[in-house]
Amino acid sequence: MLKLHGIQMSNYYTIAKMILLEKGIDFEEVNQMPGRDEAWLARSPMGKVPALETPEGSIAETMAIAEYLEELQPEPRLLPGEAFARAKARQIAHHAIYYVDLAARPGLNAAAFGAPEDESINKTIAKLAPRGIRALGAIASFDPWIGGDTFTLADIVAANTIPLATMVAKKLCNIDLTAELPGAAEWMARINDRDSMKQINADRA
Ligand SMILES: N[C@@H](CCC(=O)N[C@@H](CS)C(=O)NCC(=O)O)C(=O)O
Repeated sequence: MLKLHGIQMSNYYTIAKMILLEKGIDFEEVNQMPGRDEAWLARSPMGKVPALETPEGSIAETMAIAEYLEELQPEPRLLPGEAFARAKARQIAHHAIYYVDLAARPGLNAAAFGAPEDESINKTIAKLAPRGIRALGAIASFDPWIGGDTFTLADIVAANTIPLATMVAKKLCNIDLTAELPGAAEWMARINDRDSMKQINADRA
């Protein structure tokens, strides 16, 4: 059976977990903090979570895990069958990671774990995160899903990155990122209503 290694509070872990749950794939969860010990680095070369243990070996990097699971069990599809729609879903997912999550992530330790704030980091977040969110708004529909009619990997990635970035930007920069994204609150409510997200939130609590 597949084993997902990581921690419930990691948003990358919950992206992988949500994919497994949406696809109805059996898996075990293995509690694993990020770290640099040799055994963990053998599974995840940067020491980050998550990693997926498969019968053939370990896969790190969440988007690689996502693509593997999509190929392993295509139904229900999380990447559309048609090439353009599939590329657009990947575009939104990558955008959410590179320009939303990574724009805010340098402030995560200060916003969530009591580390001292760094003014230069806060300034960079205040500059980059709204730009990433505004640009996401230009490619997102939220009607009803982020890319349009179909629930895809883009929804899963965005739903597990936007809230964290929003929390960081609010706490450190007093900026409301979701104000830049009309329709996002209703979309997030639809995501929170899915069984997969209900389970993730329950397991986190
Ligand atoms: N590029 C990685 C990012 C994963 C990531 O940043 N995970 C965080 C937890 S949410 C982590 O392990 N942080 C510890 C560290 O960076 O050393 C992926 O896509 O899986």
